Parts: sequence; C-alpha cells; structure tokens
Amino acid sequence: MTTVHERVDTFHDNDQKPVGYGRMLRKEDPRFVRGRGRFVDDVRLPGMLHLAILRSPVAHARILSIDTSTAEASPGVKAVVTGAMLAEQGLAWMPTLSNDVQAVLATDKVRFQGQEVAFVVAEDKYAARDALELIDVEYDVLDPVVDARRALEPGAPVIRDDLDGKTDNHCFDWETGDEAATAAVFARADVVVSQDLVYPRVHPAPMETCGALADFDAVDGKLRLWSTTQAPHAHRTLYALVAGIPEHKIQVISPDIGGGFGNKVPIYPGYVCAIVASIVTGKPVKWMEDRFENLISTGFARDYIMRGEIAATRDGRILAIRTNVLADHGAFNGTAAPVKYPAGFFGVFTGSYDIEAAYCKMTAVFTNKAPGGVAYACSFRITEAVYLVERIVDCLADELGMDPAELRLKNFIRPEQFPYTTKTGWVYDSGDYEPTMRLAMEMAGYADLRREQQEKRARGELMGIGVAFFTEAVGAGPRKNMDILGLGMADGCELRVHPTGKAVVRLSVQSQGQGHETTFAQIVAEEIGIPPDDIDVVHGDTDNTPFGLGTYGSRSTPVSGAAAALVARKVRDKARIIASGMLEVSVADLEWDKGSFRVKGDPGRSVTIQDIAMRAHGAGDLPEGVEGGLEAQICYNPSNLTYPHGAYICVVDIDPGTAQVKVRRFIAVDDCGTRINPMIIEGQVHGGLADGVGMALMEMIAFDEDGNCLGASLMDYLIPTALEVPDWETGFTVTPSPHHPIGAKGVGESATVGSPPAIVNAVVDALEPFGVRHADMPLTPSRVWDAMRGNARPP
Ligand code: MCN
Ligand code: CUN
Repeated sequence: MTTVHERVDTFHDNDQKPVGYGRMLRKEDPRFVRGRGRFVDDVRLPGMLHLAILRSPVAHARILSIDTSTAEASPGVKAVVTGAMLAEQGLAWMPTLSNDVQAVLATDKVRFQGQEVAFVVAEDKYAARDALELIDVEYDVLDPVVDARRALEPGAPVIRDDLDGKTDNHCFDWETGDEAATAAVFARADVVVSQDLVYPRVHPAPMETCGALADFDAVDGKLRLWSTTQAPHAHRTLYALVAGIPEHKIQVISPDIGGGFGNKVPIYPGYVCAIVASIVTGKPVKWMEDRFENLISTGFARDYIMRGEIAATRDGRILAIRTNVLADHGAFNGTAAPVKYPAGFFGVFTGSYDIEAAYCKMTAVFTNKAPGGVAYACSFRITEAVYLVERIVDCLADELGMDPAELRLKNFIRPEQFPYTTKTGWVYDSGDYEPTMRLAMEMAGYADLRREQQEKRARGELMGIGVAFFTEAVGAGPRKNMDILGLGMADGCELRVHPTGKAVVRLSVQSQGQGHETTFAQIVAEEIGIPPDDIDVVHGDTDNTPFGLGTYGSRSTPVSGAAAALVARKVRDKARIIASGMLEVSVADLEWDKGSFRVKGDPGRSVTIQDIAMRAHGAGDLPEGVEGGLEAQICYNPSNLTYPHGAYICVVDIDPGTAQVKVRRFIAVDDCGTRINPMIIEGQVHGGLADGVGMALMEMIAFDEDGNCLGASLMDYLIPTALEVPDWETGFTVTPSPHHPIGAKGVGESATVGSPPAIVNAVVDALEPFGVRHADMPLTPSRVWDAMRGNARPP
C-alpha cells in the first residue's frame, strides 16, 4: 500500500513561498479577473463562417417536407443542410455515450421541442439566424409524451420507432441488491415507512453555453476542433468513429471553459454540424448556442420518480432499504455514464448506514424531452440516491418520533467496518462518520437550535432544521469495470522538468472552473519541491496531453490527481539517482528534504531539484545507465473509487403568510480525505450549496402537456443569486483514502449531492405543525402553501 499523507495546510497564506498543499490563490484568476480568459467564442480564425441551427418548435411530429430554397438564396448564406442531406453521407445519426443513437439532424421525426432539424452556414451569425426563419418545414404533429408514467401506458405513442421493432417507450430495466432477502427483512421489521419522491428535471445551466469552432484543413487532412468539452480525448475518439477521420488527424482543443457541471460531457449535434460544415465549405465554422438553446436541448439532470421504503426496529435500528424508480431519459439515451452503469452510481442509495439488505428496481423510459441525464454535479446519479435515502431516513425519524440526527448517529457504518461492502456491492474505501456529524452539530449549536424551534413553534412561527449525511463514490474507474464507449476510465499524466528547474505537467482531465491549473501544480510541488508557480499545467488539448477520460464524476483528483503525484514521484526517483552521482554517494545514503536531496548525517552536502534538473540536461556525467532529461509519464488505473462524505445542517424560516422559505443558516462539514487547496475546496462547496438551494427551492425544467418546455429562459428557470443564499458555514474532517497515493478524495460535486435533502428536510421539519411528511422539490411558495393546506400536488 502506498503511504498516506495526513498532513494538510502546509502553508496558510501567500506571503510564504508556497510549496505543496495549502490555501494558494488560483493561478488562473489573474487572467479571468482581467477579462483575458480565452473561451471557445473568443477564438476567431480568418475566413470563419457561422452556423445556426433550426430547432423543432414541437415535441413530437413527423417531418413531411423541408424547403430550404429561400434560405439558400438569403444574403450571406453559404450552405443550408438538412437531415436528408446528412443521411446521404451516413451522418444523420450518431452514437450516444450510452449505446443508443441520436439524430444529428432529424430525418423522419422530431422527438423533442428544440431538436435539431437543419442548419445554416453564413458569413456572419446574424445572416445565419435570419435565414433560419426562411426554412419551411412541414410537420405532421403527433401526440407527445412528456410524463414518464404515461410513457409506459398501453397505447402511448411510440417515440423511438426508428429503433428496429420498437413498439413501446421502454428504455431499459435495471436492478441491484437482493430482492428476496430484502423482502424477508421488511416482513419481520417492526416499522416500515414508505414515501413517493420526485427529483424533478433540472438543468446545469453553465454560464457559458455550448459551442464549437471546427477547422478542417483539406490539404493536410487535419480537423481542429475548439469545443466546450469536459472530455476532449473521449470526444476525439467518437468523432473519429462518426466522421471516419483518423484519430491522429483530429485535435480537440478545449480552451477556457465557463462552467461545465456535466452539461459539457455529452456530444451534441451542434459539434458534429460544425465539423460537417467545415468539411463542406472548406472554411472554419463556428457554432455557439444561446441560453434558450442550451436550456431546451442540452443535457438535463435528474427526472427520477422514486418510491422509497425503509424498514427498522422500534428503537430505530435501520434494517433495510428498498426503492423503485421510474427514470425519464428523454428522447434519446444520451446519458454519459460508464456503460455497465446505466443508472450511473445510483446503487449507492443505501447511503452511510450499516443495514442488512437492500434492493432497487428501476425502469427507464423514453419521453418527448431533451436527452441527457447525467449532469449537474450529480456524481453519476448519486444526487438522486442521496436524496432518496436522506429523505426516507427523515420520514422514519418522524414515524419513530426520534431526532433525525440521533437516528443517523445510531445507524452509521462504524470506522472499524471499512473497507465496507454495501448490500449493493460498493466497497467504501474509508470513512469516519460520527466525528463529521458531531462537528456539524457542534458548529450548528444543534441542541440550542432545537430549543429555539420549540419556542418559535409555541408562538406559531415556522422554523425548520434539516439534517443530511452523505457518502459519495467518485473517481471512475478502474478500467476493468468502467468504460465509456469501450474506453477504459484511467488517466495519463506527463511531467517534464526543464533545465532551469521549471516544470510542465500535462493532464488528460480538463478544468471548467475547478482550479486545476493551481491544484495540480500543488500536487506536483508537494512531491518534487518545485514551487507551484514554477509548474505550468497543460490541459484541454488532445495533441498536447496524454489520453484519459476527462473531468466529470469528480474524478480529476481521485484519478488524474493520483497520476500527477505518481508521475512526480517517478521524476523524483530519477532525480535521486542523478543526485547520488552529483554527491558521489549511494542512493541509499540520500534523504529527501522537499526540494533537495541531502546526504544522511551530513546535511551540508545537498543538491536542489533545480541543480539536478540542470545536470540532467547539461554537461557532466550522469550515473551509469541514466538517460538525459528529467521527465516521466504514467497511466494511472485506480483500484477503486474514493468515497468522500459529509454532514450538512440547514436552518430555514418559513413565512406563514406567504409560504416563502428563507435559508437562514447552512452548516457543511465535508471530508474529502487529504485536502490539496482548502480555499478551492471551500469554493467548490459554496458553489454546490448554492446549487442545492436552487434545486430545493427554485429550479425545475417543466413541460406543458403539448410538450412545450416551460423552463427555456432564465426568467422561467430560476437560479439562485446572493439574495437567496446565506453565508455558508463550512468545516472539515480528514479521512484519507487508503488507495490514493496522497489520500485525496474528490469533492467537486459533494455539496450539490448533499445539500438538497438537508434543505427539504428543513422545510418539512418546519411544516411539522401541519402534519406534513413530505413535499416535492422545488419548494416554491405555492408548493409550500399547498403542503401547509394538506393538498401537496404531484409535480
Ligand atoms: N480538491 C482539493 N482537495 C481534494 C479534492 C479536490 O484541493 N481532496 C480540488 C481539486 O484539486 C480541484 C477541485 O478541488 O481543483 C475539484 O476537484 P475534484 O473533486 O477532483 O473534481 P473535478 O476537478 O473532477 O471537477 C469535476 C466536478 C464536477 S463533476 C462538476 S459537475 C462540477 C464541479 O467539479 N463542475 C464545476 N465543480 C465545478 N466548479 C466549477 N467552478 N465549474 C464547474 O463546471
Ligand atoms: Cu454529473 S455532473 Mo459532473 O459529473 O460533470
């Protein structure tokens, strides 16, 4: 087993010369705060044309005809392309990341409102947009299905009649756990509580929408694609497969990205259209979608209808959890999850509790809604899993008349049980839950809060305290279990130390705002003692980085972070050999003092890593058999996921007159193992908590019965601002991962996963005087009002 670093916070401010982990300011920020970031839309090439996409105004219709003649004659227009034209080249359909196919441009039918129907390429984006209006499409409108329950009814319109022999809207079935054993435990339990829950469809809505600039050079046959992607290498392979361009002739560049949140993992028709357009016109072609297009057509999140059941003893020992899920995947199964995990990592729905049995049965369906499914900081659907378990544990606490914090404390997996295999087969690497929970309760002043609540209740005021505890599973692979399109989920890393001791580290993951340029430099700095400012991080360019699967499921630190530490150790091992030659002692006589090797017992004799770098490249002999240069590369295949955990406590006040919920306090204690940069971790947690307030109280992508998307602008799809969120109170515990070389676990999605149940639990707790046991998100004033009046509506 590798050594685990327990030490954190090597330095606390930026006055000290930073070497290693700690609260270092972000290296990328000087460029961002000065407006010098370079996003896809900032890239301009000579002769560049612009592409705009015509989208379906209806959710379900047969395309009878498309007349492009007027559009073609419109000023500035260079090309108008329809699905039929793509079909002639075999490009009308593309594979999704989940073994389904998706139309690049619709040929037979449109299957959701906003689906791509045709595109225009023109000299500028205004000419392109204007010409869209001139394309005449004749639709035969069909009955749409936007309710997952209705999708399974006999006689429901069949959405995917493009698939051979398909006569219904069934997408897949999936189950996990032991049905019979779970039923047996439920049969003998003192108490059984069940609850229907809906995790509504939401959208990651990153600040930058999706887009691409394709530049196909017919002379050297090379395609350069600047695109908003969280996974440049995986995308490159898919383009090679779809377009038939050899992989070494494709360069995918993902420059600065203005937020991804899972929205930029899938491959969108727009990217493929831009590539086709560049090949057809021989010019660089840019496609940038607007906010409306982003919200109606790109990767949504959640849309799970769940029934949760929990069995327990009278004194509050949780025995088993069972759930039945109806998953709405939209018109195409475009979920970006490891192929053997069609429901993502929903299987961790047993949460942080040591129970006897568990079972989940899931049915997924097609509906006339945009595809997607794995997005919005979900850790591959752990958002849904944690919401389910943390809501039903609260329902159980209510039934037993027990305090929800005490009920959780009583049932936690105990530290000595790790590594812990759950009843659905997940091996939690490490955890120590009780101290994390106790710290959150202490920070919150839990007992005082309960007293305050009693007093307020006596006065008719509505105050709620919500508790949630989560365990996440992040850092996909290992490659033998996890792949996307056959590409194993492992990551490469390359480190090169230049003669003067400055270094460049090349990653296969790609930051969308998580601060990789800083934290990966810190990881390398900690291992080889070169200050992070002297280490450049290169990412997001397939020609200049090693192959790997990309940033999602909070896998960068668990996978590429491990690769960065190990590649640095490999360089350090070589440096040690060179140092032994320089100091004329054996390797065994050297000790490492972060940044230099010195002779044991003779600390006056030492060489710095910078001296060694110069020797590695310079004149003078190197030890026998040692090649010049100071660099290494590695491909890291994780042996397991990492399992961060956290305890969240939320305090809300509800206005009894307006039913408006105010989040008064939010306490978040996160444990992501060894912490590389506490400031960046806090930033990740703050962002995720704001997501949680959004989802719990405001956000939902709804549809009317005709299939019109009702959340197609930021006027209708409400995202939280500084006004809706409190000052976050964060804390941490450190339980290192035993298999990660530096003991780090991921954290990027933890707060989005853990906070919605804490907020909903708080709201439901506040409504206790009304006998409310559950109300579905988003808990808008009208929903809370209905719940108070005993007529909670289905969403
Ligand atoms: N970190 C750390 N110490 C740890 C763990 C993480 O200092 N023990 C740092 C990392 O080095 C990194 C950041 O925290 O700089 C997040 O790391 P990690 O948890 O590995 O997550 P990823 O880098 O893989 O980021 C992906 C994750 C996902 S999947 C979504 S969704 C999400 C999230 O990150 N999207 C984001 N946070 C986001 N933050 C921003 N600003 N923008 C997004 O699009
Ligand atoms: Cu699920 S959203 Mo993140 O994995 O990119």
